[in-house]
Amino acid sequence: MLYPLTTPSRTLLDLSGLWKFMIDEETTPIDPKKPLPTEDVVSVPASFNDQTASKKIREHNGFVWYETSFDIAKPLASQRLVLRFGSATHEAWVYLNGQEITHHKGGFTPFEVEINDYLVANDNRLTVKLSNILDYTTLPVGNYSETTDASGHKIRHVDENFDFFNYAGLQRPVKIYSTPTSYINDITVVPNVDLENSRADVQVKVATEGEFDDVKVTILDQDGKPVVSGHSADQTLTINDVHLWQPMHAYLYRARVEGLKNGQVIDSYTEEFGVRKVEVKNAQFLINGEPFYFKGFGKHEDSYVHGRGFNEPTNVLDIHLMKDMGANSFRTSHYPYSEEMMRLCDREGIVVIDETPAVGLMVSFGFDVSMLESDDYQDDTWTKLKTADAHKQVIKEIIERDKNHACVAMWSIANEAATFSKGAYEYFKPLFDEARQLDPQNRPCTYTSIMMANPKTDNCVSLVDVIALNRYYGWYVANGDLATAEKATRDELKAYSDKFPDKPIMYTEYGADTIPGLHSNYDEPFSEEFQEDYYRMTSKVFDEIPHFVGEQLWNFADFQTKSGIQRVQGNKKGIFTRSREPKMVVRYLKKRWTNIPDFGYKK
Ligand code: GCB
Repeated sequence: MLYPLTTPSRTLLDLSGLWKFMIDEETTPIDPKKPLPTEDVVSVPASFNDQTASKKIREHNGFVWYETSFDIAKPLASQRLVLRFGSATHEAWVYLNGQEITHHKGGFTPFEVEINDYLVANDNRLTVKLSNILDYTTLPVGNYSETTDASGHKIRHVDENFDFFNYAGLQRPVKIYSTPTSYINDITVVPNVDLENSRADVQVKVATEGEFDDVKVTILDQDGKPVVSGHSADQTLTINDVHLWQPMHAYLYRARVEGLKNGQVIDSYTEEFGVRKVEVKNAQFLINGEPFYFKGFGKHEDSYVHGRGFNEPTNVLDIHLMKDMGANSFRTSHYPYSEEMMRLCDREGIVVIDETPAVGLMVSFGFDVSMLESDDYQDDTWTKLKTADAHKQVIKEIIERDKNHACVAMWSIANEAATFSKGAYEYFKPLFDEARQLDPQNRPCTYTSIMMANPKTDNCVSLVDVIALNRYYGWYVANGDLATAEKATRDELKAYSDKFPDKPIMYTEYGADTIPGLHSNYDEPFSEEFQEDYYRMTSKVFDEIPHFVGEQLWNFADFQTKSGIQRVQGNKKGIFTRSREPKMVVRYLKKRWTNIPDFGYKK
C-alpha cells in the first residue's frame, strides 16, 4: 500500500486540525445524515482521551463521533480522489455527506476509499463513528462486559488485557490524495544483494489500474542521479557499486515509477527503498552478511496530551536520544507504529522489529504475577479467544504497508501470547506460514515470549527464527534480589542455547519500575540505583552467552497504562521519563552501548 505523496501527477490535502467531537451516550441515536449535534472540538491527529478536562470522556468506552468539512478545488474534480486514514482506533464507520462510504476494523493500520461519487460542490461533511471496544475477537484483546445503570442505561466496560492505556480516536493523519483515473496502485521492491560483487538486483513490481501501455522504472541514487532504468511492470534492475543501507548509516535509493500511455506520463510515484540483506544463520542475525547486535528498546507511541497520537517532534527526539546512547534498534511494541515513524527509521538507519497489535492473547493475564514463576502453567486461551481472523487480517495489512521498508528487519507476530498453553501451536502455525508467504523480502519472524514460556514449556519455539524473550528476573520474579535474578537469567539463557543451538536469542523486554528522583542507600527497588544495578546485572549475563544477539530493554520512556495496584500514573520502567528526561541509568547504558559495535560483538 502506497504512502500518500505529492508527485507531478498527484496532490495531497491534509485534514489535520480541529474536528467536531462527541462521545456517544447511546441515549438518542445519532444520524450521520445531519450535522453532528455538538460544538465541541478536538485536534486530529491525536487520541481524544487527554484533550479535555473530562474524566467521563477520557474513560469513555463505546462509540465516539468526529466530524469535519472540506472543499475540493475545482481543478481536482476530474481526478480520482481518495480519502485515507493513517489509522482509526479501533473500528471506524466513515460517512461522507451522510452516506456510509467505508468501514474498517483494526486500530493501527491504514485504509482508504475513493470518494468521487459522494462529493458535493461545497462543504463536504465527513463524519466518522469510532468504537474503542476491545474484546476476545479484537487485537489488542480486551475483557469486555456490559452493565446497566439505575435508569436501565447500558454501560460498556473494557478492561485492557495488556499494560497500556486504551487510547483511541483519529490518532494518525487523515488525508485526501488525488491520482489520475488510470493510476499506480502498488509498488513492491525486493533488493537481492550480491555482497561479494557489491551489486544488487532490484526487483520492482508495479500494480496499475486503468489504461497504461508502458511502465517505466528509474532508480535514482541519494543525490537524485539516475542509476538504471527499464520498462516493464515487473522487472529486475541491477545496481552496480551499490550503496548498502546499513544500520546507523542509511542510504536510500528511490524508484521513480511512471505509468505511460502513448508515450505520455499519466501517473508517477516515487518509492524510497534501501538495499540490504537480512538473514538468520548459525544462530546469528546477519545484516549485509555481518552479525548484528541489537541495542535498544521496546517503545510505545505515547506522549503527554497526544496520547497515542502521531507526534512527530517526539518521534524525532526519540530517535536522537537513541542514537546519542549508541542504540541502533527498537520494537514497535505492541502495534504497528505510524508510517511516518517507519519512514523516519528508514532515513536514520534504525533497525525495527515490526510488531502486530497481537497483545493480550493470554486470557489469564492480570496483576497477579506469581504465575510467572510457574513451570507447568496452562490456561484456556486458545479455546476462549476468537482472534484468528483479526490476526490474519492485520498480518496482511502490516506487510502490505511496510514490505518495502529497509528499517524493518523482522516481524513480531505477537507479544506474550499463551504459547505455553494447549492449542498455541495450532493457532500460530498458520499465522507464521501466512507472514512468510506474504512478505516479498522474506524477513525473519518471531514472537516475544512471556516468562512462563520457557525452554521446557513453550510449544511454539520451532516457529520462530529468533528467540525473543521478555524477562523480569529481579523485578516480577525475585524482586530486589539481583543475585538470585542473575542465576535465573543465566540458567535460562544457557538452557535455551543448549536446546536450540541454531537459533539466535535476544531480550525484547527487561526492566524495573523506577521513580525519577527516588534514591536509596540500599539500592531498593523503584530507586534509580536499583534500576542501574539491575541493568548492570543483566548486561553481565548477556555478555557470557555466545548466541545472545541483542538487548532491547523495557521501556524507552515511562508510559500511560490503565490503573492498577502496580501502576502509579502509568508504567515507570522507562529509562527516560514520559517527558523524555533521562533517569540515572541512561549514563551507564550510553557508556555500554557506545562501546558495543553494531556488528561482530558476539564472535
Ligand atoms: C510485559 C509486557 C509489557 C508490560 C511489561 C511490564 O511483559 O509485554 O507490555 O508493560 O511487561 O512492565 O510489566
